[in-house]
Amino acid sequence: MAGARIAPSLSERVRAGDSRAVARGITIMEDGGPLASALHAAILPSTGRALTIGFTGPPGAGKSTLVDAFVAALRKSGRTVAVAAVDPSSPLSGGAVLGDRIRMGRHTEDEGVFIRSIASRGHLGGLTESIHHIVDLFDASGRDVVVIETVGAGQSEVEVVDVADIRVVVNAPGLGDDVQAIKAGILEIASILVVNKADLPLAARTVRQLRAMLSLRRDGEKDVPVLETVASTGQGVAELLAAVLALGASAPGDRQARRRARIRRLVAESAATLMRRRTMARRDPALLDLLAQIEAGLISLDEAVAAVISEGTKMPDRISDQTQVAESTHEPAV
Ligand SMILES: Nc1nc2c(ncn2[C@@H]2O[C@H](COP(=O)(O)OP(=O)(O)OP(=O)(O)O)[C@@H](O)[C@H]2O)c(=O)[nH]1
Ligand SMILES: [Mg+2]
Repeated sequence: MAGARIAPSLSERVRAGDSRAVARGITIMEDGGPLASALHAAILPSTGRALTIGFTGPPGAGKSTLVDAFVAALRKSGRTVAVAAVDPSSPLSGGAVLGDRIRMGRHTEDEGVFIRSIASRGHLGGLTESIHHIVDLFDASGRDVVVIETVGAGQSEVEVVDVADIRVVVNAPGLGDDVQAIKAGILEIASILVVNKADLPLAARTVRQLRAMLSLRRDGEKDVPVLETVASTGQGVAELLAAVLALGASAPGDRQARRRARIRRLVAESAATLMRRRTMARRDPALLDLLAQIEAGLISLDEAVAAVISEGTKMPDRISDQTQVAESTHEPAV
C-alpha cells in the first residue's frame, strides 16, 4: 500500500465529474491493490453526499427492469445517478450483466446516468472491497444517487448489497413455493421489500407471505415496507422512490453517519480479506503447528484465531512487490 501514488489529476478529474476519469477509476478499483487504495484515499474526503441504494433478489424477479424504471424516476426528479451492475459469480464482465446493460439502453444517451457492469476479477482485495471503492468513486464524482444491482441473491450478492445505505430486496410471485427463494440473511439486510410483477395473479399471496415472515423477526427492528411494483409498466415505482427517499432522509444530518458506517464496513471487510489471504498463503511451521493443535483439541479456536491475527499482522505482504510493478508500469497512465 505504501508508496503507490495516483497522479493528482485523476482524482481531481473524478471530483469534477469527468466520466472518462470515473471509468478509468473504476478499472483501477476493479483491479484492486495499492493503486486502488491510493485512489480511494484521494477521493474519500469528497464522499458522503450520495445516497446509495442496493437492489438484490432472486434471478428473474425483475431487478434489472425495476432498476431501469427506478433510474427513469430518479431522472424525472432531477437527480443524477450511477449504476453498478454486479455479478459476483462471473469472472469477466459480460453474460447476464451485459444483458442488463442492453436493457438499460434507454438511458445511454443521458449524461445524468452512468452505468457500468462490475464482475469479480479474482483480484487480491475481493469484490466487496471493490464495490465499496466504486461506490465512493461515484459519490466523489458528484452523482446524487448510486445504485448497486446484483444478479441473483446468493451470499456474495447479499454482501455486495450490504455496502449500500438502503437495500431493496426484490421478489416476484411464483419464483418458488412459500417464498423459498428468499433465503436466510437476505430478509435481515432489507430496508424495503418489493413484490414486483404485481400484475401476476399470485402477487397478493406473496405480499402476505413476506409480511408474515417479517412479523416473525425479532421485535425492536424497524418496520420494513412491503411495496408492490410492475416494473415493466412503471406502476408503483414512484411509490418506491418516495419510500427510498423517505428512508434516506429519515435521520437529519444522517449523511455523515452513513459515510462513517460505510467506512467502518469497509475497514472490517478489508481486514477480513487481508487476514484470509495471509492465512491461506502462510506455510510456516508456527501456523502448521497451530492448526495441528486445534485438530488435537489442545487449544480453542478463539485462542488460535488470536494467535493467527497477531502473527498475521507482522507478516510481510506480497503487496509490496505489486507496488513496485504498479508504480513502474501504471502510474504514468493514471
Ligand atoms: N409480468 C411482469 N413481468 C416482468 C415485470 N418486471 C419484469 N418482468 C419480466 O421478467 C423477466 C425478468 O426480468 P429481469 O429484469 O431480467 O429480472 P432480473 O431480476 O434482473 O433477472 P436476473 O438478472 O437474471 O437475476 C423479463 O422477461 C421481464 O420482462 C413485471 O412487473 N411484470
Ligand atoms: Mg438482472
